Amino acid sequence: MSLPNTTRRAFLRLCRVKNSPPAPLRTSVQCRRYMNSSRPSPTPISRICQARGALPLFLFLGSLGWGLVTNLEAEEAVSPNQNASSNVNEKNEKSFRLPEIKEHGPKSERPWVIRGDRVYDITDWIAGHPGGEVILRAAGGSVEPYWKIFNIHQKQEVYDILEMYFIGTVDPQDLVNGSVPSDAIEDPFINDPVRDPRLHQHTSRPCNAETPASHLSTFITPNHVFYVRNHMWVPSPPPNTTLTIELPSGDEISIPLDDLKTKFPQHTITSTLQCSGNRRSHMTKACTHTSGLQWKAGAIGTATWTGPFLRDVLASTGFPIANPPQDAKHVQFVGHEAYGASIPIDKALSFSGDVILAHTMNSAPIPPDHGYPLRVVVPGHVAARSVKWLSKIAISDEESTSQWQRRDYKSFGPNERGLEDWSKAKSIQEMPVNSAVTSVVPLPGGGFVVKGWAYSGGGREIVRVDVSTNGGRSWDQAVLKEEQELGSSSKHWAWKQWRYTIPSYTISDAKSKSENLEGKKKAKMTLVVKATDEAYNTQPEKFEPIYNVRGNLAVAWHRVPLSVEKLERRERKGEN
Ligand SMILES: Nc1nc2c(c(=O)[nH]1)N[C@H]1C(S)=C(S)[C@@H](COP(=O)(O)O)O[C@H]1N2
Ligand SMILES: [Mo]
Repeated sequence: MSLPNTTRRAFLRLCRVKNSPPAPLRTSVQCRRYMNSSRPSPTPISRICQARGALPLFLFLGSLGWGLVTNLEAEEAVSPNQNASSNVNEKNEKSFRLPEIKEHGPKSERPWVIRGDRVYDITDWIAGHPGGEVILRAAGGSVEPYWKIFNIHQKQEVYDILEMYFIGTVDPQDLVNGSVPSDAIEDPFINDPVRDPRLHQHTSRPCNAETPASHLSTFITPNHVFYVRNHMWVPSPPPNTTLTIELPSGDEISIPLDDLKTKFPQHTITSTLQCSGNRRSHMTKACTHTSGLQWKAGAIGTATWTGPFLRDVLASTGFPIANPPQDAKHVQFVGHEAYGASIPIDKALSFSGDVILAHTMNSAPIPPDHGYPLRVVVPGHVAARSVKWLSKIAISDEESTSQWQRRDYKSFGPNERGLEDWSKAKSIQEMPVNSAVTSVVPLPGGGFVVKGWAYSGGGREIVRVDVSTNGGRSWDQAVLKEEQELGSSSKHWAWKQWRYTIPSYTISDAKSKSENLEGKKKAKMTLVVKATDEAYNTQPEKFEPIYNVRGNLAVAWHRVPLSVEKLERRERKGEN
């Protein structure tokens, strides 16, 4: 199979490690698995990916949900089906009839896709990339209608990489105007549920919706208004689906989901999940553009989660949880739609880690949007690690190779643009302390009650919430609501709800003070909240010093400017 030299050179350039010796090569779990298997010889994927320069490309492609990891050896590899019924055209390329291509569908040994009139055998790439299965939806036919749905794939880099898998062209007899007549492709969002209209939707395909403010002031967030953060569609795993566990030896063990419910002790923990982008819009407003969904304070919610502990399930496979081998460093998770992430093994095995393979959320089967039928819940860590629609767990010497592990959920300095070396930045795991005001409601006798949440990661309890009504010049303490948290350890995985009363005179005070300055109408009162956790970590005052172009970890003091005039009007009416 031939590859244009320019493409090959471009790829090699990307692979080259800039100004540094090649990264040490480690044997990855994946490679070992292939060495043990009878499949065609493996791509040295981990080698290619571990060359630091290749990572950005790999991760970029990962962002497409189907990261094309390139196989340089694929050039030489001859696929078993290549000599099938094909003819050879004048450019010495093989040509294939559509029915033959169709046989290379999602379930075939060697899936193919078509782009334009060109045919690609994507087997080796899928084999080497967790999450690569996504492209299988298009296998046996044209990839283009699919790329119209996810139009970020329509980039030259992607086309170039695809060329490395080129095996021939479509027989001209089957072409209409130079390309394959497109079969309508199944809408990948077909299984997405109808959502509660109270969710504040940022996007619908995929669904990204935040918990409405009205439900941020209750300790438990009901399932139907729990924020939804989907990178893709909602998959629907087959009824008898199993969970696959890959051990460092490369052995894979399948556990029926029913066994997870019946053969292991069941535990319920109360845990908050918070997206790393929660409050991103506050950062944007205070600083400048950040890329990503502009969440307010509702990319957070708290639920009880029931299922076996991950460590018990790992122990049942014979994995020595008390004395894990040195090269077992990370536990990777893969979702049915291709999402992937990982956590350090210590968190997975710790007796105070409380990592749960949850089948139940707030006493009901986990709803489709939140991971039905199985989701890992990693309390205290950024919600991006709590992989929904869990299909596979792998114990590995490296982090998940998905872009959600290797790039998106990282943070840079205010001066960095996030385009340099992603491998330099640490993946976000435990969350820093954060808080927000969620409602300001008039009290019957005058004054207002302010409510909100405060949360810190790593199981660190919120010990104090400070409120200011004058922009931070003076402070007072909010009342923390004590709630019963479920969990096996002394850790605090849930947020704290807090309330603070603003007496009527504070408002008239603010008015008389600002009357001298800006005139009655413009009188403003700036409400501020900041929280402190049990390690005495507290929130930074301003967004500027923590600004990062991705808008992750937006945890500066929450400031809410209130118009005194409006407050007075609402006070008189007693309205919300
Ligand atoms: N399989 C899968 N798991 C996933 C995601 C996803 O898109 N697919 N999104 C992650 C992110 S970024 C967040 S914030 C949480 C959101 O969980 P929720 O939708 O239940 O609130 O799920 C995480 N787990
Ligand atoms: Mo997230």
